[in-house]
Amino acid sequence: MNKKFKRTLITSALPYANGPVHIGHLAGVYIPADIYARYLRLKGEEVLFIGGSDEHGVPITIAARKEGVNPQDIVDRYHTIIKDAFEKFGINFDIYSRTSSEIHHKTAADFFKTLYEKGEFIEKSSEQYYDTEARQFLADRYITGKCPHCGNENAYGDQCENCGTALSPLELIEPKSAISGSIPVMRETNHWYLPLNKHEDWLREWILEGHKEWRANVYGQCKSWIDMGLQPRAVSRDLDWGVPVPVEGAEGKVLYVWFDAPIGYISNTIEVCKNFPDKYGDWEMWWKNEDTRLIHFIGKDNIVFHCIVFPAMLKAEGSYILPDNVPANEFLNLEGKKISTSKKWAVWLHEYLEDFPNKQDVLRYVLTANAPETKDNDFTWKDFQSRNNNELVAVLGNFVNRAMVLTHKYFEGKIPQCGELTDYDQQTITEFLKVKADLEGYISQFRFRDAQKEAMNLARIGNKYLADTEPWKLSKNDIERTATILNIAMQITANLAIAFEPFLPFTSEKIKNLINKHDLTWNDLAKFNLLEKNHALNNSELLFDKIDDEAIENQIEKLRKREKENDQITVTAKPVKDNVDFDLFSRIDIRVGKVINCTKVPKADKLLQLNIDDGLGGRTILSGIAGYYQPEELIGKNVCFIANLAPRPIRGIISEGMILSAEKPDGTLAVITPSLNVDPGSEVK
Ligand code: B3M
Ligand code: ZN
Repeated sequence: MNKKFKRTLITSALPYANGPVHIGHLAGVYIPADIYARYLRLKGEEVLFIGGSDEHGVPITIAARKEGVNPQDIVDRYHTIIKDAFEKFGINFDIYSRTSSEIHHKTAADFFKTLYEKGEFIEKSSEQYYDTEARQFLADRYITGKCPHCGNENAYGDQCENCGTALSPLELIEPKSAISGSIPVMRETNHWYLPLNKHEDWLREWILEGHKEWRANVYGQCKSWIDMGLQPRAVSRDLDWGVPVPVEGAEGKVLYVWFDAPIGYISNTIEVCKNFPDKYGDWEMWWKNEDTRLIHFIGKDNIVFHCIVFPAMLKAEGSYILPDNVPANEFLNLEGKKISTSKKWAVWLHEYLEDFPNKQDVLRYVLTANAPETKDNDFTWKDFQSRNNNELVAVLGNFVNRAMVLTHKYFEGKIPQCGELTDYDQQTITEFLKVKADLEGYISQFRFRDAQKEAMNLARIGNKYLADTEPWKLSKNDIERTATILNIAMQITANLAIAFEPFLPFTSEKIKNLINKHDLTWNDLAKFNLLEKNHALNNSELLFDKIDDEAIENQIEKLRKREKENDQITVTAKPVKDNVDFDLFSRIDIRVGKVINCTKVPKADKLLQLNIDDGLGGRTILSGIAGYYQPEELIGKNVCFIANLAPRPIRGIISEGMILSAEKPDGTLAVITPSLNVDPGSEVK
C-alpha cells in the first residue's frame, strides 16, 4: 500500500460477445475504467488500458445453435457491434481485441501448459450428464427440467430464471437435453482442477490483511468466500468451442471460459506491445514487474474470478504480479427493475445513439452521476432528462456560453487584460484550488461520482462568479473591471475543459475548440493564466441542449411496450426444446408431396422407402414407419416432408428429406397429411 508505482495497467472485464452492450455494462465497468485511464494519461502517467471481447463459453454456443450458425459467426457479429459502441462512447482502450484470436489461443494454452507441467492442477473424473443422441456431454445450461423450488418447467441446469435459484443439473426434476430433447444419462469424464484450497492461506493473508483498502463490497465478498473454505475448481469443460486443452488425450475438451478469459488481458497486452513496441514497450514489463500497478475494473458478479481465481492462477504460474485493486461496481437497474437482456429490459448503446445522436456525454454524465459504486443504483429516464436540463445545460453549458458570448460582445472574442484582483476574485480562485484537490482525492479512491460532482462544482463556481460580478452591468462604465472578470471567466472555462476531460471527453474537446486551445494537461488545472491576453477565441456554440418531455416519454413507452410483448410471450408458450428464432424456422423448407410408390427396405424392419412426387421432379425418402403402415396404405397419400434436410445415406440408399409424423404416447407414429387436397410441392408454413 502507498507504494510508488511507475505505471498502471488497467483492465476492464471482457464482455461476452453474444449480444450488444447496454447501459449497465457502461456504468458498471467501462466508464469508470475510462475515466481512470483518461485521468492518469492527462497527468502524463504511463498507462495501458486493455479491453476485448470474451468469445468463448456456453452462452455463445447456445446463441449459435439457436440461430443455426457457427459460434464464430456469433462472436464476429457482436465483437464488431460492441467494439463500435465502445468507440462511439469514447471508451479509450489502447487495444480492444478478442479471445478467439490466435495470439490468445496460444497464450492461454501456454499458460495452462506451464501450470500443468508444474503440477499445479489435480486431475479428477466425475459423472456428468451426457446426451446419447447428440453424442456429447451437456453443459449445465444445456440441461433443462423442472425447478425443485418453484416448479418452473423450463429451469436450466445452472439456474432457474423464474425464481433465481442457483441449481446444479442433478437437482432438476425430469432433466432433458436442450440439444436433442432426449433424456440425458450419467457418464464419466475427466477434468483438470485448480486446487484453490491449496492457495487459501496466502489469499487470506494477501486480501484480508494486505488489502483492507479495497471497496467494502469487494473485500466482503472475498472474505465470505475465503471463510467458507475454498474448493478445487474445474478449469476444463467437455465442449467443442474454446481453447483446446493442450494435453494429449484431451480431445473434445476445452479450457473453461473463466480460465481463458482473464488470460485475455495478457494476450491483448502481448498483441498491443507487439504491434506498437515503441509506444508500449515489452509486454512483460506490464505483467511481471513490481513497478506496475494492476487494476481490474469489473462488475460485482465477477469478483471471485478476479480476486481469488485469477490471482491463484497468476501465483501458480509464478512470474506475474497480482492486482493492486479491483474496484468492482454493484448493478445498475433500469426504471426500478433489474436489467435483463432476455426480457429486453435494457437500453442498448447502439439504440441510444440512434435516438440521441451526438449525446454520448449526456449518457456518460448521467451514468457516472448514478454509478452503482457502493450499492445497486437506478437509471430512470426522468433523471436522465433532469440531469441534462438542470446540470449540463443550466450549469456547465450555460456558464461556458455566457463567458464566451460576453467576451465576444465586449472584447471581440479576444482574451481581455486581467487587472487587479479583488478579494472576491481571490476567493474564487482559492475555492477552485480546493475543489481540484478533492477531485483528485476522489478519483484516486475510485469514487468517480463524487469526483464528477466536484468537476461540476467548478462550473457552479464559475456560474456564481458571473452572477455575482454581473459584468454585463459594468461594461459601460468600468470596462477594465469587466475585462478582469471576463478574463477570469475564460480561465475558468479553460479549466473546465481539463476537469471534464476524463468524464465528458467530447464536451471537453468542444470547449477546447471554442477557446482555441488544445495543449492542456491535468497539471494546468486550477491555473488562471491558461489563456493569454489577446488570445483569439472561436465562435460560441452551445455545448448541450434541452431534452424535452416527449423524447423521454418515448423512451419509457418503448420499454413498457417491449415488456408487454415479452409478458405475453412468456405466459402461454411452454417450449420443450430451446426456442429458435423465426429466422431459423423460416429456413426449414417443409412441403407437401404425393406418395407415388412405397416399399419395404430389405433387412430393415422399421424402414419404408417412399417415392415422392414433390412437384419438382421427385425424390426418395426413407422413413422409420414400417411398424405402423403397410406400404400400400401410403400409396396415393399426400404427406408432409422436410425438403431441405441435408441428404444422408441410410442402408446404402440416399434419403432426401424427412417425412413428418406425430408420435402417440405408446410410440406409434402417425403420418401427417394436409386436411384438404393440395398440389405436390405446396409449401407448409
Ligand atoms: N465475460 C463475464 C461478464 O461479461 C465475463 C467477464 C470476463 S473478464 C475476464 O460478465
Ligand atoms: Zn425456480
